[in-house]
Amino acid sequence: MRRFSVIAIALSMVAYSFADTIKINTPAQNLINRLQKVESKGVVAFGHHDDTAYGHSWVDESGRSDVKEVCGDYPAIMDWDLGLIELNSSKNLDGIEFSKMSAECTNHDIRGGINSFSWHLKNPSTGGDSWDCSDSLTVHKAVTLGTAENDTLRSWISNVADYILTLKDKNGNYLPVIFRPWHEHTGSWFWWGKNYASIEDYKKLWNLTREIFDAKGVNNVVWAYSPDKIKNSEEYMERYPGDNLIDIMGTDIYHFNGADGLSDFISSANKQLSAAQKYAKERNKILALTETGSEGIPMNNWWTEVLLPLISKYPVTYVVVWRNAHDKPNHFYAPYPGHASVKSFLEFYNNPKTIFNREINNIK
Ligand code: BMA
Repeated sequence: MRRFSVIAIALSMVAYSFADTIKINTPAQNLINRLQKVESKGVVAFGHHDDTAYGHSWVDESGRSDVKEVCGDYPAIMDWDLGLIELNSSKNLDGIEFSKMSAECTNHDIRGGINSFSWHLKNPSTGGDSWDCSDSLTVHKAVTLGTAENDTLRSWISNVADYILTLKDKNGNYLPVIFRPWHEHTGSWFWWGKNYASIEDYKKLWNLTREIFDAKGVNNVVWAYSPDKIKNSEEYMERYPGDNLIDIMGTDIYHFNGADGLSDFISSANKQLSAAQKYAKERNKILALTETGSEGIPMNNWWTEVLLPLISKYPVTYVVVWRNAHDKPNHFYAPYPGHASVKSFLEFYNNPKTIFNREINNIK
């Protein structure tokens, strides 16, 4: 009896350390460790959506980047969107070939950068886009077993997991990525927004996503949560799906109306970032400004006078600005050569607080 329990204890210790080893060695855990190193250095990694896919006046030119043309370095974080992968489309909702996106992710990994994904998926009830909120029961149906919408959503989530499993580093190993689904849910512009989902149903979206990823053995995803505007800090957590499902506590907030909208932006951003910081700290999670920007960058000094002071107040690990569309002249969030905010961006780039590709490559 005694010998048996000694053996049992020894075996369970082996099993425990084996499980621990597996956890520590996943690509996801390695990326979490890396982001924590960025945090411990007190720097903020700069990210840009669709950076090398297209820019303000060009599309699909290998290696080209508006950010690089301005400051000589790629962003540290490349952000991408998986919208339309659910329909097995060859291109995403903004016209990027998924095969090209995969190649760009591998290229960015080789140069030492980090890749992140959002997902502006279709509405599984109406067939409309993410912004189609015409059926307020979409979420409820999509998370309820036995409905056609649930079958649809399951197959769509499976497509995302399958795509993420195709992403490989240069040695053919799984590429660690950040995935940030069901974002900006404190607003009501997406069908999963707060006016269209009970708290419980919203959380079920996350549980369903994770269940499908786990069943496929996906181990290269770092999960990010990103509410938009909130009334108070409690609202940040109201729909939080749980510590076991989230690694990064982020927030999305845009600066509208240039100088006139500055105080609104700063007050919302402070409210959101201080809530995210508080909960991230309590839970030992990573803090990030997962989406921001000022469309068309109407304030020439935006980088140094608005964004830099904001991100310097909080231990944010990274900040992502949205895309530079090639087909909508004023829809850009990073500068391109000749833009009036270039001087400010170069100061932002040179400030010790910010890191871009070359510097994040040294944090492994
Ligand atoms: C929005 C805009 C759209 C785009 C969408 C998804 O904010 O940039 O033009 O299609 O994001 O990327």
